[in-house]
Amino acid sequence: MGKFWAFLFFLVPVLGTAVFLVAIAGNQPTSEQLFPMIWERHWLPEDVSQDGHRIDSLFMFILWLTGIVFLATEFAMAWFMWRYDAKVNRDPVKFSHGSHNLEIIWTILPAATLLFIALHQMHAWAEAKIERPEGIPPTVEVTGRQFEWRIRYPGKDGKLNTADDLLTVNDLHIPVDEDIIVVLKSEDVLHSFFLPNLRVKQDAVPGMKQLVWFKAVRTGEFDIVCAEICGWGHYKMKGQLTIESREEYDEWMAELHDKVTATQARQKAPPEE
Ligand SMILES: [Cu+2]
Repeated sequence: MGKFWAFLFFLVPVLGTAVFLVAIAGNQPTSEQLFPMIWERHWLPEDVSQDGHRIDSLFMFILWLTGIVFLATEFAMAWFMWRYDAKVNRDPVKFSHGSHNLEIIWTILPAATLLFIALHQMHAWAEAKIERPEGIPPTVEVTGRQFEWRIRYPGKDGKLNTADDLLTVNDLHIPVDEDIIVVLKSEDVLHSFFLPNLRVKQDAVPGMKQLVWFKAVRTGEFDIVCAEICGWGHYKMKGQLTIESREEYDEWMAELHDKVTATQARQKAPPEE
């Protein structure tokens, strides 16, 4: 019976890895691209941001590291279960104090690895969270609420929270190749503003105003998703990000302005903050 359990435990890393590889292959139109795919964008969609490659390389590094450690420990465990099956090992158990040297080694190794990751990611962290592009005003304000993204553009005066602001829901447009600063807020509970293709993810916290920045390098339509379980309708809290040329963006903004001014005849200006 012990061998049976050893075999089951052996199947965990084997099937785990197999499912992992099948999932990648299933995403790919041709199998030749299988191996570049493992390296480049497993789980993560196309990267269209200037700095996303830093996040991706950290992600892949940690994935390989944890993957190798996972396989090594799982196989070692299965082997010990097989080798020391109680049915065939009738010798009484001997207890030993253990090995002091081994204890030191397996304390230092993970500590050094974690320290390495902590230092290695500092640049990516600083770029994403500390070094905000200077000298430009926020492009747009995004407010999460159950269960949608409310988007506020500054309007013609270039300032947020003034009478000429333009509002949309779940429809975020940004110009390509420009630094974008988003003011992120939440109206009710914790949400997480996630732009998978831009490798941007930031919690939206009630009562806090946070700044998120990025630069897109390719045009197209992409997803905005909420990455925090925020209530029963969390699954439908998604929006569309349109990255377009400066001209298309200005045109879209002018159209939005016309639409809004047409309805503003019936509405009063939004409240000042
Ligand atoms: Cu949400």
